[in-house]
Amino acid sequence: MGRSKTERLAAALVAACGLAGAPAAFAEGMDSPHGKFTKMDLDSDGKISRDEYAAAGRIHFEQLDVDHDGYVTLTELNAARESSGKDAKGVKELTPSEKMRKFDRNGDGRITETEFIAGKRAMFDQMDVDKDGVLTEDELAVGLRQLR
Ligand SMILES: [Ca+2]
Ligand SMILES: [Ca+2]
Ligand SMILES: [Ca+2]
Repeated sequence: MGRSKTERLAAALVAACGLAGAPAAFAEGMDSPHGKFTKMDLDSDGKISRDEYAAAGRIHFEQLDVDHDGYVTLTELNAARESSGKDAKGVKELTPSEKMRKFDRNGDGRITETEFIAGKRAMFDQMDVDKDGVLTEDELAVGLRQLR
């Protein structure tokens, strides 16, 4: 329901982002929990390991750090939110300032890659409810809905 419309929107975003030089895969995968899952499951074994999750986090960080100074600032988070449009359907997205509070461990107002990956790993542990060290698509979908 409304799926193809969402996909057209995603395609439009890809086109828009293309102008800014952002990789197409970024906009594409933001679409749904399933899209995120497929993109993160690098070896396609139907599970996301901690390393796969961290790798996705690293790519995400590089995309957020538009001026490539090694820090993600609130300005960059705001820009990313605007370019990705509204919250993806069924996915609870943190606001830019919530993200900053979550990831900025030393409170200097910017997120380093280390802080970002550490935050991602903490999110992984939170989502891995059965603690088997991998995320299933269900765990990811539930986790994305519940994360605050
Ligand atoms: Ca995997
Ligand atoms: Ca930056
Ligand atoms: Ca699990």
